[in-house]
Amino acid sequence: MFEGLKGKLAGVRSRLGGVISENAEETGIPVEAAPPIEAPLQGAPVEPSPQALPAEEVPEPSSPSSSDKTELLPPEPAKRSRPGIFRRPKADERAPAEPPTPAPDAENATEQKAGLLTKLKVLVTDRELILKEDDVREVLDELEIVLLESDVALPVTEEIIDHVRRDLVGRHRKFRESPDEIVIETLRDALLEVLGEGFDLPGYIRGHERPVRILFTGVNGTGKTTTVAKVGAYLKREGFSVVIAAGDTFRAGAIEQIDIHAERLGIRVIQHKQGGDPSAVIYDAVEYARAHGLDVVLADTAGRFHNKQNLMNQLGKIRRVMKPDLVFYVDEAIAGNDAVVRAEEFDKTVGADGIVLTKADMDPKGGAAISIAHTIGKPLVFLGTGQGYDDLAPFTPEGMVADLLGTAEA
Ligand SMILES: Nc1nc2c(ncn2[C@@H]2O[C@H](COP(=O)(O)OP(=O)(O)O)[C@@H](O)[C@H]2O)c(=O)[nH]1
Ligand SMILES: [Mg+2]
Repeated sequence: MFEGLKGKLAGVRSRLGGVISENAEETGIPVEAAPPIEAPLQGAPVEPSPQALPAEEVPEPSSPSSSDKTELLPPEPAKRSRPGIFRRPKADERAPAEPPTPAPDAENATEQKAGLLTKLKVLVTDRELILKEDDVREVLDELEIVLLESDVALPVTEEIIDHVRRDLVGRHRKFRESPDEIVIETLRDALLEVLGEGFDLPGYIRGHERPVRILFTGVNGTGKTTTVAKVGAYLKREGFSVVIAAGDTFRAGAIEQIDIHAERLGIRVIQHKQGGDPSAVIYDAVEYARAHGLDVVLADTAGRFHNKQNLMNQLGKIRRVMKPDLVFYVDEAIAGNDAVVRAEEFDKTVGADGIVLTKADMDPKGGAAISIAHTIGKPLVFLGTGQGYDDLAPFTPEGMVADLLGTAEA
């Protein structure tokens, strides 16, 4: 899922990490020379660095070698231009500054290695960072293009960029983690801000009077009927009893299609003849569920009906007769921003309580999944992830972010 976006985000991530490395100043003291410093818990106040303390409180290194001493000096502003080991030289200081170094002899190599180790220890101790707007402009422009290319809606893209900028620019921060960890944290927060809360359907059903009535609507061919079957299978696995209403009485073969799915899944289907009134079938299914003490009614519907007005009238009637507890708008992730626009229009005219995006398995971009909840203000409930009955993933913002940033546990 979302492979294209994941790859592009990985690129942005490493460049943003590079910007942080370039601008970070070493402020720590070598671990061996320092009094033991406990790594602070996340969010805990950071140990003050030597130069933050009054002179007499600066911890004395126990036995610094002369080369260590150089490392211990607090960085002066001029040092910023000294190419450090982890600080990539800025474009104007590359190449010419460094005369070609002769091949080191073995002794030299050992010394260099020791020096590198010392510096490594310095780097894990403390670093300071203040990023300016200019430092991040290029990489944020790149992130913006990546998101827009991935079909993330413009206002949502802007929010993500603003969040990252707010998080990184102009704030003086001390850190001990790696630049990549800072980048991941920032991107994670920015994405979580727009992804909404998700929706715990089993929890909703448990807390609700039965039968819970769920209506599935949306454009033809996006996967409504398949989704009704998958959700039925999922809820059965969660321990609920389910009945399906074959509410697409418009399309030839629709009743047979849901019937086949339901039979395979061992779920009862209430059906009328093709061409019948969908409200009547759905009403019967609700009555059936009441009479048999079932937990959930899942109503399939047609995505098309002679014309749009007619479809709206039908949906209006179904709403009045069925009194759904939840209306789920189904669309396909691969439609990208079109799916977001359609869902928004549907929500305004008919009203939706949640969104299902199908065919996420075929969507390299992920833009619809990222934008839809924030744009409409309704939760993304499920992602369809394939053609099998188990290919349905309850949407969780944390899961999506972990997937996008490659931080999900294997
Ligand atoms: N790859 C993939 N195909 C899906 C998914 N959901 C539905 N489909 C396919 O999309 C096509 C249309 O599905 P259908 O349920 O008939 O759509 P409806 O017209 O909205 O009821 C079928 O071939 C389904 O197998 C999904 O999550 N992933
Ligand atoms: Mg259908």
